[in-house]
Amino acid sequence: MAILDILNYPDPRLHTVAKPVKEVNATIRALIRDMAETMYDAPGIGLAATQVNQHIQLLIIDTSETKDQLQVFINPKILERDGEQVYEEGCLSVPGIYESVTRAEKVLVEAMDEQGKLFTLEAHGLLSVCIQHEMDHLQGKVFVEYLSPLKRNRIKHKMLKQKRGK
Ligand code: QAP
Ligand code: CO
Repeated sequence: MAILDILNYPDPRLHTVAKPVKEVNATIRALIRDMAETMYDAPGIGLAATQVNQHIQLLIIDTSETKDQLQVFINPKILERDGEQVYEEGCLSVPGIYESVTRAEKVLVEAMDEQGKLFTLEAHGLLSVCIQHEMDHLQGKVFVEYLSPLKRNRIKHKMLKQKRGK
């Protein structure tokens, strides 16, 4: 197991569009284990492969209090979306920044699990937000892109300044 480096906004590699996973094999399962260790260590509730510079359609989520309910989504597709909700989001790739984003309240998602088995899941609330946020990463989109250009620029400069200070 290993803790992976997380790309930080505005790294251009965060805008890479992820390719579908062809086969859920031992290599993919090893990446899932490393991503889980990285997410729990942070700590975070969601992580997309894009954020660890692996440009494949894979994301993991654990919104449980007990941090023992890992959910794996491979090649996820949203089949239905309904309603609206506003949630204050953060992102491991944009540390220290929390901003409100409007998304669907409900999503019906189809994906494969870590065994390569297809499942569908109806998600609401935080889980629904998290799925939509992580699926955006796979399309090369970071949540700050929903904000005004002014806010986004302030965040970009703050991130670059933090990086210089390290
Ligand atoms: C995405 O985000 C998410 O700024 C997952 O300093 C977030 O796990 C979806 C984190 C909120 C829905 C609602 C952020 C950790 C973790 C930070 C995360 C930080 C340390 C973010
Ligand atoms: Co994120």
